[in-house]
Amino acid sequence: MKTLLIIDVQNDFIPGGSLPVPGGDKIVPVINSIQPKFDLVVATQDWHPQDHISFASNHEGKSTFEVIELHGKPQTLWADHCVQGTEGAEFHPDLDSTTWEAIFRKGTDNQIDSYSGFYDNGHLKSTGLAGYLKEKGVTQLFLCGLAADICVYYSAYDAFKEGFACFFIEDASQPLDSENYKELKKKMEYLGIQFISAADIQ
Ligand code: VGL
Ligand code: ZN
Repeated sequence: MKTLLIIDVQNDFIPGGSLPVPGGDKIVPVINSIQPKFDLVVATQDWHPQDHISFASNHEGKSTFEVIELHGKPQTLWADHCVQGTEGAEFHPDLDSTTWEAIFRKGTDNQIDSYSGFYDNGHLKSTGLAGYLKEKGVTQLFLCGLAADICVYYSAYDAFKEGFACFFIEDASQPLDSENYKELKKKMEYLGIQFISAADIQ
């Protein structure tokens, strides 16, 4: 069961949105072109309440991209993004979602952030994605989306730890910070996550 996991291709992460990823719009046609090559396509959706702890606006005197300590771990503070029910939380309008079997929402608990599509940042609660994929018999998991150095990275890391053979589709992903992505790519390569391009997918 060859499976594509599309991470957070939502309006707020596209240029023009509140937390834009450079070139975020460029991956949409690439993702659309590869979807028919998979047996199963699943997506994640960042889906925060307005009072989410990751928003700088919910911390007096703090600005966006500042890092605070939360539950003993560093937490970057973001511009308000992907607020439940808003336009910014919707998927990019050109992204084809017709064949998706499931959408897993994350970041719904106002007290903790969730970069990975599998677990929150404290690894306290599961979204159910790992169990879902295992029950479906998924072995090979191909990942793409936004942002390559945040939510796609954390999802790939958790997917690898869950035992899936992971393929990171580089031209179907874009990082928020390309320097950070370079470092994380080395870490993922060291683990055994494979880096491919859309053209490599049969
Ligand atoms: C993301 C920052 C905050 C992402 C989500 O999808 O990469 N980044 N929330
Ligand atoms: Zn978020």
